[in-house]
Amino acid sequence: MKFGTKAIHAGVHPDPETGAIMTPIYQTSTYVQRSPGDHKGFEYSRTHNPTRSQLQDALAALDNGKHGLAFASGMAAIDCIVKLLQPGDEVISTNDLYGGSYRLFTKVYAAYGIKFHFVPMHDMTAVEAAVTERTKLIWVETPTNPLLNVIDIAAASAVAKKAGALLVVDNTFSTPYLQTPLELGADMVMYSLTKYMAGHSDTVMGAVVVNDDELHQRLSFYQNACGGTPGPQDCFLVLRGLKTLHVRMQRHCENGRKVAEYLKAHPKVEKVFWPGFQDHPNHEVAARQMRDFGGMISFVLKGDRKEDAVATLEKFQLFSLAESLGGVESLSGHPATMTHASIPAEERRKAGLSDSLIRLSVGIEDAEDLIEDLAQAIG
Ligand code: P1T
Repeated sequence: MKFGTKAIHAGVHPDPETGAIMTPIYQTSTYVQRSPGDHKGFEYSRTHNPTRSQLQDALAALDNGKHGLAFASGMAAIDCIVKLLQPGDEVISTNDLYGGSYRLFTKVYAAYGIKFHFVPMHDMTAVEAAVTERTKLIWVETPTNPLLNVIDIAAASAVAKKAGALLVVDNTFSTPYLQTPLELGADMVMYSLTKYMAGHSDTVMGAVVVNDDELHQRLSFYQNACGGTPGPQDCFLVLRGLKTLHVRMQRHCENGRKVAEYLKAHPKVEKVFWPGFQDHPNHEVAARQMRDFGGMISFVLKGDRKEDAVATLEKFQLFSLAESLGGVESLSGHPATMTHASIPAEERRKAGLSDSLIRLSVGIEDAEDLIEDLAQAIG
């Protein structure tokens, strides 16, 4: 089955009771048992819920994986993955990543005795150099948030296999429409479903997709034991969003290209970060592992001044200034004070994240209107 057909049909089935074409929202916490232990596979909604089960199956199918697990947020999904580790274990992560992931690693799990190494992963020799006998997890985000670096998933998988470590890919920016990391050797794919997957800026959720049965069992145990599960209403919203994922992503990519090219040619713009450019440092890897280049773009104005970036952000009419990304509407953001404020300034600087960087989530409006907005805001 091709991707668009799967986005609409995979994992879901008409309600056997009524024929309802859309997955019902099973707004229930518990399920009647005929006799103790004699039930229909559902006991309690933290453990299983039919709306969530259909979403999990749909997510697995889109990534060509075997098992999906849904969580109350992207952070809850990441938290569940890190719980696979023990004190003394080491993680190698990209140094350019979502600020909340960095915060969870350094402010929560470092205190539990897990050691994190942050390296520029678009250079795989930096990853190899950080491997020790205690390396248990390699954390890839690609393209990265917010600098749109591209990491070679197949190469990272080779390093992980040699080290005996698990490879995770945070696929939030790409979605399975652009990239299917399990097929490139990743052990786990992780999502903030809040973004492109749900697609309408109306819910917060996360997910993990895996192939391995034992890994699925371990993650399911933590999903239930720790309880970071989503409610059925949110699962329904993501299921509905997934049905248009392919159509939305196609338009995000088309608009992304037009906006990136407009910015690149603008006399007041110093640098545009977008993996679709031939001169992007990892364009060749992006062209190999992605089907298109997405709708996330960052840029810096000439002069590299924070006050100019702030003035531009204040002038946007269509690119609303807001955290998050991946919805149908265009958003703008200032990573240094918003999404990445939890990364110390010195670490941000080392990763190349300037205080004057502007991040855009290019929506699916008409590109002409988006470019007009950029023109009036940049001046
Ligand atoms: O917000 P939540 O659903 O918990 O997902 C966290 C998360 C994980 N991974 C990536 C790559 C992300 O971008 C995010 C959330 N990011 C934003 C809110 C943002 O504006 O970048």
